[in-house]
Amino acid sequence: MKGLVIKSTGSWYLVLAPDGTTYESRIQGKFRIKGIKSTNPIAVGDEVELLPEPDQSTAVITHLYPRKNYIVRRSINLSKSVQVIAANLDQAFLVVTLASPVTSLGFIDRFLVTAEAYDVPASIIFNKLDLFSDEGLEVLEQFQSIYTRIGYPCYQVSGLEGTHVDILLQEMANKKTLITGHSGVGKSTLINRLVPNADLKTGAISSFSEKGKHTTTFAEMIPLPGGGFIIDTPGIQELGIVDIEQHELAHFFPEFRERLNQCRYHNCKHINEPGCVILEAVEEGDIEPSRYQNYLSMYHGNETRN
Ligand SMILES: Nc1nc2c(ncn2[C@@H]2O[C@H](COP(=O)(O)OP(=O)(O)OP(=O)(O)O)[C@@H](O)[C@H]2O)c(=O)[nH]1
Ligand SMILES: [Mg+2]
Ligand SMILES: [Zn+2]
Repeated sequence: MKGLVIKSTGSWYLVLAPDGTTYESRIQGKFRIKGIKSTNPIAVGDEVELLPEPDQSTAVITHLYPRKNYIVRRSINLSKSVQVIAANLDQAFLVVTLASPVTSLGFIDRFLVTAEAYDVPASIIFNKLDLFSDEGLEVLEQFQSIYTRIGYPCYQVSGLEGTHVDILLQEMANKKTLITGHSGVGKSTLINRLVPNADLKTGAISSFSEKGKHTTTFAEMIPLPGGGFIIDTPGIQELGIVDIEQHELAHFFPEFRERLNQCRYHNCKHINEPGCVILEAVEEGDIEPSRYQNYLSMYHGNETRN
């Protein structure tokens, strides 16, 4: 029978069967997915063929069905391998905090590029609204306007206090939504608020480093009462941009993409070419300087392949 992987610890998987039963499952045989070198063969969100064992509480996974999409991060040690964070997503929500811990615009932009490349619609959740001073709120508005003007839905919430979280529930209804972001931004706290019986572990951030302590260690899918799933994930430090060729990068910036065919040269790199409409738009304030700077750093960085 077909099952949905709702939790993965790396050595075993919790798989949800169509009748609502969950099975602790192991993989039988070798799973190699063509095209990617991943450290984990199966991820949360995967659809698998499942064979219950005689005791009926455990099962073996015998087949992995093709993925609609997936999000990866680069493994820390093996730079060429990636870890599949989750598969078959309808959307991804990036939880961002401007302090405790700090989320940089570079991190947000790399996440958005990854989501574009893997065809996952992305939204940004600015969290810990309760911590903002009036000045802080102004900065928050500026940050948010960078992303709303290029079409990414943005929300300002406090997961701790429950401010403005109802709209998130509406947006997540009947969808599979990945929640990601740095450790300590409040992903698990927010999900506990949205799904009262989720009962996810949360952890204080370090007062010394202002960073989270990686409280969540495995990705997990939590069913929404009205249908759909939220996927809680361990905090990520950096997203590796994988499998993006340098010349494709501009296509994953929506505000670049809509202008690309107007550059004088069809192979324009948007760096210093005459007649480049991207450079013009940056100069005229139609493209945000931070977005362009992050394009350049991704273009030149070792995050893209030639
Ligand atoms: N003030 C305030 N604190 C929050 C809010 N949301 C979460 N926190 C606090 O931030 C800390 C980290 O919260 P978690 O929910 O564990 O963060 P996480 O993103 O799941 O972290 P990892 O599992 O390590 O990736 C906890 O001390 C929470 O109480 C919020 O909206 N406002
Ligand atoms: Mg967590
Ligand atoms: Zn150009």
